[in-house]
Amino acid sequence: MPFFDFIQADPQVAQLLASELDRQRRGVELIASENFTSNAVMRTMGTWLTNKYAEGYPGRRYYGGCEVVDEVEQLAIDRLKELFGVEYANVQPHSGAQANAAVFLAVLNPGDKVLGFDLSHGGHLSHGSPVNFSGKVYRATFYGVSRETGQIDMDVVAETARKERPKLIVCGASAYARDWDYARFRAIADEVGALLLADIAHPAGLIAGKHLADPAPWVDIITSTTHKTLRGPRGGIIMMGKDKDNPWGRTTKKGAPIQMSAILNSGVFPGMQGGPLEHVIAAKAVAFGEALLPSFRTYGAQVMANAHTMAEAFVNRGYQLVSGGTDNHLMLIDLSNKNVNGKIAEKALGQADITVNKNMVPFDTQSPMVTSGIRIGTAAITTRGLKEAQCVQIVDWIDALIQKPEDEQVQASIRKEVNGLMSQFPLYPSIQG
Ligand code: DSN
Repeated sequence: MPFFDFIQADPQVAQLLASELDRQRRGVELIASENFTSNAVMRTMGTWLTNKYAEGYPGRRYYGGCEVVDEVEQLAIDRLKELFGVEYANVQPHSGAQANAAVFLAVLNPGDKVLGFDLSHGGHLSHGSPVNFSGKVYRATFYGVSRETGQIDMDVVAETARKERPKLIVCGASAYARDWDYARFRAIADEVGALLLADIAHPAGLIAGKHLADPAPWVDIITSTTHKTLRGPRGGIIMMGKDKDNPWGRTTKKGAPIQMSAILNSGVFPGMQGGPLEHVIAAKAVAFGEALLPSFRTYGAQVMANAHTMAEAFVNRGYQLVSGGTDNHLMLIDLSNKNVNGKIAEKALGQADITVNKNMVPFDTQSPMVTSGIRIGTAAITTRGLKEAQCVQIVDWIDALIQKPEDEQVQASIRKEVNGLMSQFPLYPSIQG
């Protein structure tokens, strides 16, 4: 079963790689935070750049021999700046959570107050959850969605900000199907004197493709992952629409104001990380290059069309979508009217090679390991080439599985159909596994 000749040195790992490739090929991948990189992005990650230590930044490293990786990292920075039309970019964060940690470290003091989107309403661990550094080191307060609309009520955000007076407000989510009112967040942050951070990990590719609102003119800092809708390698980034003097009056020894870019850079290194992963940064450069092509915009439009089609098909079949629909690539389905919880639904769908994740819904009465919902996203299936007709078919399969979650015959027969469909949309055909 040779596919990477060099991995034959370790047949055990080779076997596992082959099994995972087979799993990815045969299944319908609906985890909203996943995607399939191009061959070019994937192969760039597996290169000799992994051998290089390059602590520091291009032109200012703590190691010799960095001439080439300096060019690699600068190329990634320049392409990212062009992609989002921003003045500042840092491509070193190893992940989205690391990017957020670096920003918090750079702009807050331990014990400072942060206002973020509640994890149990769709927010992210690294925005102040008590089990995460962000909730342990800083004092976290939260806004959520309204029980009636399932959407964020900006008047409530404003009231909470006035009451809590946070130093930093975070907008962004892991499971929120609606776009963000960055202008209103800006007004609220200005009113209470807070910095404003947008974590665009999920919609980054759709923002780059100009399908969703652009936070850059409104927020102070942007963080993101690179591997979700942006379709790059697993990693994180930090950006600012405009660089500026820091708001705390910090100066250099010579009395010059320190720019926010310098403060954020030092938050990443040496604050949070050591040597950057230059092989991943090279793959980020490849992915940003791909995202600058017109075809990426077409891809984003299809991601959204597929999501809208699925959302409508679910609603037509009696499913409750949190917020009633979607503006982006994902939907959060509340299964509480379907006599099945998120854990059972995830397992039943998995038996048919349809991969989703169970997910808390706002005001959930179930635990995070059980949940009342599932989250579904279309970034990965769209990369495989699926369009609206196949999306409706997938909703029919999911509906049949959820109606009979214990029925192994239904699971086996749908699995066969799923595998048949996906064989028509080859994944990495040049790799023999
Ligand atoms: N795991 C990511 C997601 O699924 O949204 C967030 O960290």
